[in-house]
Amino acid sequence: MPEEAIIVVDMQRDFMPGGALPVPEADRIIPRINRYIEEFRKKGALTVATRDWHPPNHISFKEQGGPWPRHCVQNTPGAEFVVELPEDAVIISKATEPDKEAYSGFEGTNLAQILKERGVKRVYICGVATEYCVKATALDAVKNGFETYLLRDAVKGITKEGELEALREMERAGVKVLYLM
Ligand code: VGL
Ligand code: ZN
Repeated sequence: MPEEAIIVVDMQRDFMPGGALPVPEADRIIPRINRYIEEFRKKGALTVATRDWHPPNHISFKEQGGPWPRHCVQNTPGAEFVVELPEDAVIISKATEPDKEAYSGFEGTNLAQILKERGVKRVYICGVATEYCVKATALDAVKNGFETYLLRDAVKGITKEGELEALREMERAGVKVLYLM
């Protein structure tokens, strides 16, 4: 059983430069994440990829009174992954219902159960956006009892200050921030 999992958070076209809700320079972490996925695969770790997977009338969209432009609508090009995932990757879709927002990959999904069933003890988190879905996923990973690492060079925030504040908050909660590559 794999003791470790890499959790790739929301590496989707709409969060990249040119997308509907771009995270500045998020495309620069694509090759790093692809390398991490390959390294983790070689040592037998599980790969998990979360995706924002909204219905067209999702509560978080501006036209519904929410904070964000329409993004990552189910089965549209903007919701596609931009990283290379192994065939046996576990895909976790979140915020799939019109009236529910979910930043964390654990919220409203069976991610914790899947990880526990597979014997995972340690999770390594990367992806976007550091202040939102990465942070929420990392904090929930700690709450669910996983030893939680953040791959510092493989996350991107929407703003520099927001990212630094999020890193501090994660560290205070027990996330171990790793500087590897
Ligand atoms: C995200 C804003 C809205 C994220 C998702 O993936 O961090 N941010 N939906
Ligand atoms: Zn969203």
